Amino acid sequence: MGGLFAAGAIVLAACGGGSGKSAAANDMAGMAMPPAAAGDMANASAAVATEAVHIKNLAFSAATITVKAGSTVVWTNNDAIQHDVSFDGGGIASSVLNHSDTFSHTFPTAGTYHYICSIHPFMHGTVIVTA
Ligand SMILES: [Cu+2]
Repeated sequence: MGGLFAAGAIVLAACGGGSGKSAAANDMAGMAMPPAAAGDMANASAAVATEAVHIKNLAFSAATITVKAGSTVVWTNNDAIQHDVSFDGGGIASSVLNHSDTFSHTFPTAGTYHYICSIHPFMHGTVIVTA
């Protein structure tokens, strides 16, 4: 009788081991969360890479863009005539851009930034930087 009891105990122990395994699997599922979050962060940093604005037909296109803080905006002059990019306050300004020239600026701080072409002051643009 003692032997049978011992065998039963082993079976119970094996069952216990089985449920222990499933608990371990749950733990591993929980551990999968941090890598997923890291992936989201990688996606976020990829999203703040670069935004393009074209200068064409005496206008900025798109005239208003919204980017995440840390993004770099690149203006390209697609016109045959010269333009520039001059932000209000004078803190940010390109040199004169000839055809195909580019100007880039990185916006680390959230805010709304208005700019014009100082050669053609009727050309307006806005960069909205979100946190
Ligand atoms: Cu211009």
